[in-house]
Amino acid sequence: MKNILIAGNLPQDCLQLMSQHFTLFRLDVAEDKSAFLAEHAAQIDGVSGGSVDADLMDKLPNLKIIANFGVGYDNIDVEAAKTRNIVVTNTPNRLNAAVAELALGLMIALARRIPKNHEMVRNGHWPSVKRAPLTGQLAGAKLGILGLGRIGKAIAKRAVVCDMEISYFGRTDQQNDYRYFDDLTAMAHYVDWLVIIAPGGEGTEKLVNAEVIEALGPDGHLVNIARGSIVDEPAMIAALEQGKLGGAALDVFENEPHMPDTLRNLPNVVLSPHAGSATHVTRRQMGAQVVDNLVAFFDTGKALDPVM
Ligand code: 8YV
Repeated sequence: MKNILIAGNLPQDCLQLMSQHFTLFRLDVAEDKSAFLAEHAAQIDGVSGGSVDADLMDKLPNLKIIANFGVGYDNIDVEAAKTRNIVVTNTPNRLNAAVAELALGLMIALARRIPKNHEMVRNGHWPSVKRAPLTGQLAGAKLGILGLGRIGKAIAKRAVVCDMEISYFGRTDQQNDYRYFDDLTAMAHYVDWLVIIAPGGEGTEKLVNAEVIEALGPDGHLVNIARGSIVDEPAMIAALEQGKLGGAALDVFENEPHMPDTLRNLPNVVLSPHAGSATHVTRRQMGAQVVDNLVAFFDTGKALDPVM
């Protein structure tokens, strides 16, 4: 049996499935991580769970594959893996629906004040408020998608059903039914909603900066279901405080699970704990996909979902 180092948190069902094919070395729960690595490093064939940097790769002389639990792999130093001939895999596709569903859910929650109305009713304030406050709506509004990849398309499909007009910004014009922008600020000016679903890491850091946020404007809404690193968070908070940005629905944060108190206390935000793929079905499928990649790689020499 090949030996897999569990470097960070993985769901129980994924660990269970993995243990049917491999011997697991649980660095994630080891008390003395350096001692654990010193003892087992030479035996390790693959890694899964958590972040993997060049330093960890260098401690594992026989490492051949890093199977990431997640479609985003900004937690893995892919360049370092490439130079060491280590294969990196991710979990594309199986989470598209769950992430898209939460994106739409957050948009509807923000547009229709669902969390605030819930609090109002629950706290017994409805009799004094009498009528529900009027809100915006998705129908008839313009949506701009930053990153029209697999999940971006799943979001667009659902937003079309909500009668939204779709635009997108990305590196290439995909020649489809949606309006393409090669300039993010121009798209932010045009749309009412900006949904971020681009990969994190180098190249997208603080892509949504003060200029883009202000272009979205006082009636604009920002939704981040991708990575906190893509937004200039202080600029977004300042714009929300000053009424230069209408609202934000956020599933991801720069320093999650932490965030500035100002952000937690703003009235015009809906906050979510990085839950895009967090459904029973999706997480189970992602776990199986991680194991399928490891099994395929060690059986055939070819992984199913290599990222490079
Ligand atoms: C996380 C995600 O990976 O797939 C992604 O890129 O952001 C999520 O599915 C998941 O939360 C892993 O803990």
